[in-house]
Amino acid sequence: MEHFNLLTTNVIAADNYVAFTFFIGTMAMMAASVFFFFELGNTSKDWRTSVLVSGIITFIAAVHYYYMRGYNLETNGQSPVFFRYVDWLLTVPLMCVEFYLITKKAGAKVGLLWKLILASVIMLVTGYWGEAVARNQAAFWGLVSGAAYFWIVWMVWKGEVAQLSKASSPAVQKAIDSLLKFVVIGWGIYPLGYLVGTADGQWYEFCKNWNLNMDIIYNIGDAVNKIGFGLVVYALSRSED
Ligand SMILES: *C/C=C(C)/C=C/C=C(C)/C=C/C1=C(C)CCCC1(C)C
Repeated sequence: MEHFNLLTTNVIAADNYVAFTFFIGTMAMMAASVFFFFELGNTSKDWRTSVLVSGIITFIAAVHYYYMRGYNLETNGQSPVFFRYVDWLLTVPLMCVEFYLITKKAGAKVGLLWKLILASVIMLVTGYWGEAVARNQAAFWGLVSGAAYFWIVWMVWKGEVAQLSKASSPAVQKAIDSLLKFVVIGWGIYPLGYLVGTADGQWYEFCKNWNLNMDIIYNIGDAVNKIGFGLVVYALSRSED
């Protein structure tokens, strides 16, 4: 055993929960992609693009998780911040496409898609800035990012999406309702990760004592939103036929 140092190998120690969630995340994203792609043929035409986009999202995430898992292990537990945000910058606009495809059934125009994408890109770029570039101003950039996030929540809760929902069929209303839940609860997981990851002072001590870890929170968020939302879309696609 003396030739063998766990810290400098690619072995995931049994108590390394961060690396473990990257590992599980990789496998889950791969499995979800296979599922969504293979189910495409059994999906009604109205929902096929939505299920396809779900598969593309989990596939992009699988590739990033594979990379992030290795990065985290080989750097003895560093956060793969840059590729985390590369992944989000690709997958979050695709989630906006999913939201748009659902609201399109209620009559939405493509302008709505661009507004959602713009807000989500502002949310992510400012979040990255606070996390990786101007770390001493993390609170400020977190607030800017949070404002863009709340704008998206507002759009679905009270704004354009909500208005369209009111005038649509019960099935579409149900779909928009679950969309709202994912934007509020599912996306709401990420600011918590940011609060933990950018903690300082007493709050930092608190996070350390309670073993709160940014990457675990982000990994849970990704599983809920990428796989969970994909499965909800899948279920909706079945409930209509
Ligand atoms: C698949 C990945 C998804 C759905 C990622 C979503 C990310 C967010 C909703 C991030 C939001 C953030 C804030 C609202 C404030 C702090 C900075 C962020 C970027 C973590």
